[in-house]
Amino acid sequence: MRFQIDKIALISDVHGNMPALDIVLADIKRRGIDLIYNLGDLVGKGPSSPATLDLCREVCQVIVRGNWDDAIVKNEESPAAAWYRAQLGAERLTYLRNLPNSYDFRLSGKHVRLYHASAQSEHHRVHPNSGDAELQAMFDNTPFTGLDQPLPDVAGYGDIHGAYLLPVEIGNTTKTLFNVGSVGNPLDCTLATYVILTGILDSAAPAPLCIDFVRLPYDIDAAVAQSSQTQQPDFEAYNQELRTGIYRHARKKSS
Ligand SMILES: [Mn+2]
Repeated sequence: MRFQIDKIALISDVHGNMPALDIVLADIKRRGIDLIYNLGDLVGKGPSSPATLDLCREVCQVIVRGNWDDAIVKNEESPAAAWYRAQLGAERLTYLRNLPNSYDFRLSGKHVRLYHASAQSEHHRVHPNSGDAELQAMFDNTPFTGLDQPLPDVAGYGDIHGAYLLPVEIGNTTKTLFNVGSVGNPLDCTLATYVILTGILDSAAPAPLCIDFVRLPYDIDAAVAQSSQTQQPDFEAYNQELRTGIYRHARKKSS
């Protein structure tokens, strides 16, 4: 007898980096994984926002909106946002505007929630050292996530470009918080990073649930060359981040 086992690849923060996205999608395909959920920030920072948006849209069953996806659409004041808007065109901007805030599903009897940055909004940033109250709030039902659904046991997000997994105590239960890292702009190392969830999808019965982190070398020289050619906003700072894995605003640790 064979047991049903489902695998879902979680990717985030592709940020217009096609060489990194290509490597990650090839790895996902090689493992025979068909389900890909995307935690946002498809665009901005990198040179190839239209291409990464189009490819993610084609291969991802779920995409939630990131802070860059939102800011590029809405920030009328910023010359950088205007540059990306011109590159993306009206149809893609409408698509970004209509992305959902979060996505909930059941896996191996657990309620899993995915969003870009936090349960508050795609712009509210939480780090693993943000303190107990902030970490516990990652499991809240809010107007942003929707109020009429089960509270999550497991929450996964992107935004900070640094992968981690942490148990979070709430009352006498232990929940699981994890960050999937970044495909296209990792700031905890220089490797393209994503997560594989393994379990039984849409099942209310308790069963094993695995959260695995994958780190992949990719062609950083190609990504830097593409960025230098387009001369996108702040391309030198972006290239430095790709080469070092260190955020441009040193030690503020952000994205
Ligand atoms: Mn980001």
